[in-house]
This record gives sequence, structure tokens and C-alpha cells, in this order.
Amino acid sequence: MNFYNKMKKILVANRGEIALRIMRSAREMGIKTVAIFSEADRNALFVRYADEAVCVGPPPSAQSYLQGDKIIAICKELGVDGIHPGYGFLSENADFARKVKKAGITFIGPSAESMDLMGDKLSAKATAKKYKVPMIPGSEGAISDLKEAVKVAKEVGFPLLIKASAGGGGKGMRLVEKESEIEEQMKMAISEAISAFGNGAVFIEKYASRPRHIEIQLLADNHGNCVYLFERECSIQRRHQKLIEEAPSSVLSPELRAKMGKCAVDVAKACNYSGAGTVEFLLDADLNFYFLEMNTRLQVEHPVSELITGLDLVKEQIKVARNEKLSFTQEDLKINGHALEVRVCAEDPMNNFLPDIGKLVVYKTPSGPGVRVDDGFEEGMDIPIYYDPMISKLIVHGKDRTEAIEKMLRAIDDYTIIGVETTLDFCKFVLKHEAFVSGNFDTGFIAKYFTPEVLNVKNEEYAELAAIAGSIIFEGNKTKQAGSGENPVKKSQWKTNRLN
Ligand code: MV4
Repeated sequence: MNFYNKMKKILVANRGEIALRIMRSAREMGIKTVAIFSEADRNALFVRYADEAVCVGPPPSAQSYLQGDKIIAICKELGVDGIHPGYGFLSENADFARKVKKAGITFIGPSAESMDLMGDKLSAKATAKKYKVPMIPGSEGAISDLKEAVKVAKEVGFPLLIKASAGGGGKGMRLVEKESEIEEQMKMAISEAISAFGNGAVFIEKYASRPRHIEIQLLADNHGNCVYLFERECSIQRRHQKLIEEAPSSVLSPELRAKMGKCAVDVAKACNYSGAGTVEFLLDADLNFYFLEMNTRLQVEHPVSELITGLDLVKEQIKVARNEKLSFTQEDLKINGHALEVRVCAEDPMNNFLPDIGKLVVYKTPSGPGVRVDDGFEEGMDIPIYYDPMISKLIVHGKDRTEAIEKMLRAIDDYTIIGVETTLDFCKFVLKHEAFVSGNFDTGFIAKYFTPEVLNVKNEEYAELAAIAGSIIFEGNKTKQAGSGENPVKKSQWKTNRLN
């Protein structure tokens, strides 16, 4: 069957940078785009970029971007062939994927069955186990009574983690350091799981201290082909929020990369996966790796994989969704250079990374060879309080890791954001840190090295510099004719992001 003519119009069930990024690829493929938006996003770039746009409701996500039935009704009305869910919102909602399919619309993502299998962590582990994918020692299934919990705990040893089966991404995890804490932590974990996910199933795993977080990007078609697009190193995280990602990881040998890649492909085969997906692994200090979970969506950090492989993951997702075969094999894929991504969030690192929303009074993005900015904001716009405070993703591609770091530092300096605090200064601190530069870091990096003072010192230096700059301008204005047009202070010395 030839489905090539299918997919003339796609609805993007998302907002912000990812909605725009998806629409750009669709447009390059000659596909019309439909945006849905909430009342808070009326003036957003992605709404204007789309060929058609429909308001779905008031600002809160539950009343807008999560209104699955409403979104499907819009698709029917506008003759939409496919829905791209982006990340977050409805992207990993199996019931939504089922309804979309039932309505005769293509869900650009895996089947509802794959999502069901991987959405529940216990069933994900049971599925992956069929292919002998390495697992962290722990309970075989759900644990409901204390006696069993104690028995498993004694087998695996302390410290251990109690995890919610319906959790994921770090939600619903509890650390247990010794036997006397088990009872209380089990009770807490179960009641939390019930209130957060409506499912009280929990399981136990040995706690791996300070692992690295390595994830493998996969792409599978509907004809039995599946390839890995290498790894992303995502260990620079804070409270399960990734802040810097890179590809490739500086610690994987080609042999380990191939081994982890094959395991990830096995996980995809075990759940009959289709489309773009990611398998998360923990990597310990001895370079042993363990399956954690599978993300059945396009991820925020996908651009670093695009840059090192030369692929457009959104285009590949669309091609797979219209039943095309992958146009390349594993052997065709090679890692080209090194890519880094920093998440530019409207958060204040000096104040516990609390969201700092407001107006982008000045907003100037960096550019130049190897610099990519995925954003959805313009100067003068307000960052809405209702959603994730991510302003943009700044992504660079260099011939090697050193060049990528240098390029990122330059790009951060060339980025001007005034009006809200951002994570740019913080990212610069990380990129200059000896542990990051040497590659000798893990998920404990921020806890180990970051305190607000490390930025404070820099800010004091900046304040000093600003004072000097101010006095030079003042002196300059006194001695120069007004309107001479010459500014004795280079613009870059003013920058809020310049640390030293
Ligand atoms: C773990 C772990 C240590 N031991 N499991 C956090 C996110 C979720 N995908 C699983 N997570 C972890 N599971 C065992 N048995 C440590 C983490 C973890 C972590 C993992 C990846 C990246 C950052 C992290 C930060 C804290 C904890």
C-alpha cells in the first residue's frame, strides 16, 4: 500500500518552542499545519506560524492543551490527517492515542499498546527482561505488604529506593537508608502513589549512588526496522529537571555504545515500538549500565541527537507515521562531531531555581555557524505563568567536545535576556567547571558543586565591571561631542550573561 499521499495536514497538540519546531519540519515536507492554543498563548509565535489556529480554552492546561476530545473534534472539522503531540501534555497518554486512532486520525507516535507497556514501570521492566536487558537488583513485581518489603530489602541491601510503578522521571521515589525506615517509607510511597497517579503499586530497587544518566535515542518503523541514534548524556540535572545535555557522552567507548544501543533496540522490539523513542539507562562508576525506563515521545533534548546524526527527528516521525520504511540502516549512521544543549529557563538560580516569569524586555538570540536556538518567544512578550518556564533551548554543534563547549560559551555571551532571571549564568558556571570540562561528573554534580554563592562572586565581579563601564560612558559623554556616535564601551561588556 502506498500511503504517501496521506498526511496533508497535521495538528500540533502542543505549544511554544516544540510546536514551532514541529511545524517547521511539516512545512518543509509540504504538509499544512494547525495550531491549537489557549487564551494565554493568543499572541504566540507558533500560533501565527501555523496555517490555521484554533483556540481550545482558558489558560490552565487541563482546560486547553489536555482537552483530548476537543482536539480530536477540531481535527475532524478541519480535515486533519495526523496529530503530533510533542512532549508533555498528551504525548504519553495511551487513552488519547487510542481515541485518535479510533477517530481515523494518525497519532504521530507509538501505538497505545506500546505506551501502555512502557508507561507502567513494572510492566516496562517485565517487558525488557524478556530480552535480558540489565536491570538493577530489586523486587520482581509490586510489593504491597511490609513483610515482603523487608525480605526484598534484606536481599538487595541498603540503601534502596521505593518507586511508584505509575511514576517515572523521578516522580514517586523514596530513599530508604536502613531497615527501621522501611515501614514508614512504604506507607508514604503507597499513599503518595495513590494520590498522585491513582495507582498504589510500588516496587523496590537497590539504590545506585551518583550514577550517570545516559539515554539512547531510537527510531523504529512499522516494518520491523529499528536503529539507535547513539546516546545523550543528561547527568546535569536538578530535581529531575535536566539543564544541560550532550551527545555523544564522553565516557562511552564504541564497544559500550554498541552494547547499550543494542539493548535499547531490544527494549523497543519487546514492546513492538514505532517512531522516535528513548531508553534511559543508569551508568555506574564501573561503567555497568541498567535499564531505567522508556520515554515514548520526542524528548526536549532531541536536537543534540539531530546534530550529531544529521537527521531531522520530526520528519522521521512523520515518515514512519505514514508507513514509510527507514531510509537508512544502523551501519549508515555515524557520529559527526559533538553537540551540547542548555535549557534556558525563566528561573532564578540564586533563589532555588524558582520560576521568574515576566516580560522579555530585551530578547536577542545568538547565531552563527553551529548555533541553533529553538524558541517560541519574541522581545516584548510575557512568559505565561501557566506552563513550563523554559524560554528556549540553546544548542551548538562543534567538531569535538572542546569546540562545542567554546561555542556554547560564546553563544551564551551573545544571548541577551533582560526582564527575567534565567539559567544562562548557571549553565556557564557548569560549562567552565573543571569536573564538567574533564568529563568527570555524574548526577550529583549540582549537589556537589553548586551553591548560589558561585554565581554571587561572579555577579559582584560583574557589578564592578558595570560600575567601571558606567563611569567610562559618563567620562566619555563629558569629553565627547554629543552624537559623535562612538561608544567607548563594547556592547558585550554590558551583557548580563558575561561572568568574567
Ligand atoms: C534510580 C537512581 C538510583 N538507583 N534508581 C530518577 C529518574 C528516574 N528515571 C529514575 N531515577 C533514578 N533512579 C536506582 N535504583 C537514581 C535516579 C536518579 C536520577 C536518575 C537519572 C538522572 C538523575 C537522577 C537524579 C536523581 C536520582
